[in-house]
Amino acid sequence: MSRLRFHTAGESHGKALIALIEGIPAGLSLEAARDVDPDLKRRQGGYGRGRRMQIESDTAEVLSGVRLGETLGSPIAMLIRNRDFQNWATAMSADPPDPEGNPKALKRVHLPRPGHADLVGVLKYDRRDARDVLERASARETASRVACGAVAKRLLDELGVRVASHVVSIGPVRAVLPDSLPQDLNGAVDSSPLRTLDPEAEARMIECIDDAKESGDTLGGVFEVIARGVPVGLGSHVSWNTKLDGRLAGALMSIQAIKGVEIGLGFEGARRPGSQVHDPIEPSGGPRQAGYGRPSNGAGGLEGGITTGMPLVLRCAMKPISTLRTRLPSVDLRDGTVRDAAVERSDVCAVPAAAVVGEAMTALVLADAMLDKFGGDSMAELHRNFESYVAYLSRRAPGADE
Ligand code: EPS
Repeated sequence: MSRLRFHTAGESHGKALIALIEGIPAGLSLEAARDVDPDLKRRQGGYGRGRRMQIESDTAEVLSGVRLGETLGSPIAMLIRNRDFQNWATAMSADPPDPEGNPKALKRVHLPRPGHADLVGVLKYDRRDARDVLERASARETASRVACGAVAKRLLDELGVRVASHVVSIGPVRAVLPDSLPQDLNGAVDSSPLRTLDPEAEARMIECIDDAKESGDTLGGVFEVIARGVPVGLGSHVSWNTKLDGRLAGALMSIQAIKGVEIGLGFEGARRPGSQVHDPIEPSGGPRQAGYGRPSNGAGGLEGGITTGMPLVLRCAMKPISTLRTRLPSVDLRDGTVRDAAVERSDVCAVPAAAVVGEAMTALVLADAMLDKFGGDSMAELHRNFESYVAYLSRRAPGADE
């Protein structure tokens, strides 16, 4: 069982979203306005978002698990209100509908959108109204993940681990990346409209998004999550479900619209001979690598399901959002007639936001792996256990055994 567990609840246009995270040790300094809200704001941004993001201004209200600015070791519950609920109070009411009321106010959906969970969801859950499915399938849910991820990031920060992200491509346009990424990656990309490191490519990405919007279409893309400061030895080679690469990939694939995850060279590694894939071992590494360094990082910081101490490099492919204003063919759930799919208000492109969600999921898996290895009911205990391991690593430095 994981040391760190988290749950989310809430529908896109319901009253609120809930984020619940359990397993954080006592004594972690945590303030929603300082530690959680900035990531919620980052998730709302990015060129290509729809009008919903102008309505919302996401903030987390801590309901439990924190007292006087420190965690208690008990479950941390957070509430993120949906401002838009006031426009959906009838359609999203928990009470049975008024039989005299206008049926249109219930905003039922009978024309499932290809690519969304609408059709498969109504069939699986035996619903007649696709709104019963799409409200929860919506990527609005990721606000709760980001809130939980921000708590995980706070814990990782105490241990010297930083998780950041940037956008690598939008539709057909790829960013040209520098040889080495800036140390403060989020600092370098957060103020740019698409959270990318290549301003020239970004201008073309913006044009592509404008074109897609104009023609009622949507665009996906690729983002990269980088975690620095991760010590060698998180995860394990011994069982399929303890391999950290599998756990990270699963967590990232669970993000709405993510269709592919690569670690390090990823699919490119499959095209190269081994000599151009694997990272030579040198006696030149930092303390978190026990002094065993690598001149390259094709492995993306993971070998055998265990972290190497090199930065984690995780790349995710996001499909284009499935709500298209230029509608695709669908079938009416009521009478089987062929008609165009429903249109919900949506984004044209949400890759920069998905990258922030990718950071959250990565942070949650890494914080869990840290707690798995180092345990601790309090932050002081976690620090003691972690520092003892770092001291052990320095005793294992190349040549130290002699
Ligand atoms: C989102 C909220 C949603 C969408 C989008 C992401 O709000 P609304 O449906 O009211 O416009 O903008 O959701 C989807 C892409 C989707 O497929 O449901 C958010 O908070 O991120």
